[in-house]
Amino acid sequence: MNYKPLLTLAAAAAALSVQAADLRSADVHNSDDYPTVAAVRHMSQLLDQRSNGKYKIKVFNKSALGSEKETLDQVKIGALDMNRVNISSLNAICPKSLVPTMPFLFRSTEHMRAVLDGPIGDEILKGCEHQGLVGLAFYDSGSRSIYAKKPVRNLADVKGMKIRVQQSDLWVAVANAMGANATPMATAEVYTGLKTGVIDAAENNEPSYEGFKHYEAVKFYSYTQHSMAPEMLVISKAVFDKMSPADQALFRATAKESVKFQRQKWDEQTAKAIEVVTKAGSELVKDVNKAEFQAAMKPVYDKFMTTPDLQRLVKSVQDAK
Ligand code: GTR
Repeated sequence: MNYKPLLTLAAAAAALSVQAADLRSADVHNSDDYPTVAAVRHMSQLLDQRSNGKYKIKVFNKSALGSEKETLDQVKIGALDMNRVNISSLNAICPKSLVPTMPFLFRSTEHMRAVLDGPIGDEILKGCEHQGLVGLAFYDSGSRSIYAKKPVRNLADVKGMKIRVQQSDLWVAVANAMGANATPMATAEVYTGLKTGVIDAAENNEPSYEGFKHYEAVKFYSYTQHSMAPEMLVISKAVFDKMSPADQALFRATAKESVKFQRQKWDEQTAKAIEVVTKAGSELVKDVNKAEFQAAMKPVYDKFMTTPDLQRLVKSVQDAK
């Protein structure tokens, strides 16, 4: 007769443990303090507080769970809950993700932020659901520039250069349209690729050039600023669909709130990265003939922005203030 309350307690504890969930989220960045890594942890704190401990997110960074391509495959089937990736990693599976990746599309940080915060951004976030990926938020990724053993000022300087690009056909086309030799490769392989000379160059924002220690291998960071492809945070549709509408709304809201935090960190991290690489002897090349690079991208638009839907999206981005 006395065991009944005990059983009830045990049942309550079991029910609680079924409901409380630690979600796992992947990221490729090495530093625990990298803006995207810190932003997802920030989202976790907000979730934890507002759900009274029901939800937390544990971030597995340093490519610990695999490359972006590999982790996305896991998220699609619900084997992994969440993923913070560069939008380029989605290019092959969701056409709308091509749009913000396009070279020289955004005119400025303000333009990029305004577009991604508005209805165009929301449309692109939704554009991966048929692939089992629910887009929750965009994070800043600055702008991407080429770094190599020599300065890049004109198109002629990249001719024949073996440039590592992200694993996306669009990126292969961008580098080839510059006259380079595109070499697609997972993030974690780039450092060794640069060190051993398998590749001559890579392209990324300043915090990645610093954070992945690529500046130890190549010293000239040239401001081609050819793309502002943002970061995207996705959650598995298989996981999301099991949540109540209130919990789904909580995930959407806390993800969006973490964007403000990420952007502030992003600006700080960019300044810090510039300081670190300059102190270590890198040269930042500013006098780049960007107009020449931009003009060379016309065939890339012709090849990839082929459907009326994509053309409409590009135009609405260009028309946005
Ligand atoms: C970084 C981005 C990563 C990854 C990396 C790369 O800017 O944050 O998600 O895409 O670039 O080029 O592999």
